[in-house]
Amino acid sequence: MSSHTNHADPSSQTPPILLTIAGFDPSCGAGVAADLKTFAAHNCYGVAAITALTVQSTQGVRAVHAASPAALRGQIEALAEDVEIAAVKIGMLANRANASVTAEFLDAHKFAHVVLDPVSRPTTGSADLLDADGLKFVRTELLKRATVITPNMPEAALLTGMEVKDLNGMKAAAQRLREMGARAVIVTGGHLDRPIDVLSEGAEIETFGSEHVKSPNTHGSGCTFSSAVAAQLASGQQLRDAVILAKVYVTKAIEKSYAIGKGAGPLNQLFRFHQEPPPRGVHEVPQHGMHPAAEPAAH
Ligand code: PXL
Repeated sequence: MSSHTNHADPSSQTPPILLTIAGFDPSCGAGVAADLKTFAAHNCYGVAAITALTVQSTQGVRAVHAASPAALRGQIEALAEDVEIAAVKIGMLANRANASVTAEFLDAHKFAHVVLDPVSRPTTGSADLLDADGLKFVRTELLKRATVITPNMPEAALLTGMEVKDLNGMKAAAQRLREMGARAVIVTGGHLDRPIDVLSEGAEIETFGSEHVKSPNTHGSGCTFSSAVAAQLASGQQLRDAVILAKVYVTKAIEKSYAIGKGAGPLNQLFRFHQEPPPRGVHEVPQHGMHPAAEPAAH
């Protein structure tokens, strides 16, 4: 027993705890901020280890400052010693050293669910989110340590060296990634006119379509999708259902996205928490606690 007394309400159930290993985007559209909002929206508790500080706004990535491998190792080991991690989501890794630290961590812990989003390049901006040696390491070592990988079309092309421009290309790349050692693959087709995701798992290959949502505010769609898949897996869904639920969730979060900044605005991962503002003149009064109105009357 620790000497620390935990005063948490014992009636509140402990949620699944998810770890994201990813970069920080100060505009909070992508990276760990997107992941943590997505976990929260799925009633999960998120913890985060930072692989890199990116310098960016909604207008694009200007620079990347990778965390040292020791700093990354320290973060993930401290977390793993302290909390029970139901699933791990991996996003931007920045370089080979941090990809390698992540692989060692996965080998040491054998997590039930590992969702790898093989982030390599931002949609807009001049800086790579993964160096060339890191990409090689993801291809040869990290792929096979994940439960599922979630490349978009450019990432699937980069990993396989194939052209991925249409549905047939997505299917072929998904199969190729399986041959390269991935246990399951979702190639996300948000870049298509009619967005289709391709799932390759077992002997099956399946496609899932959705309506295209016309919005310029799609910054963080990939991070949000892979985090939603991780949250669904941690909550007990099978992969196929996790993909369907995550796709519906991302579509809705894009529909409800914000026009923030001068570039591609962020998704609204917290759309389920939306509440109509109270009518004018009505103020919410706390039911209990430290609000003066709730204090017992003095005798
Ligand atoms: O969407 C890919 C991505 C992931 N992680 C971080 C990013 C980006 C894109 O900009 O900045 C931290």
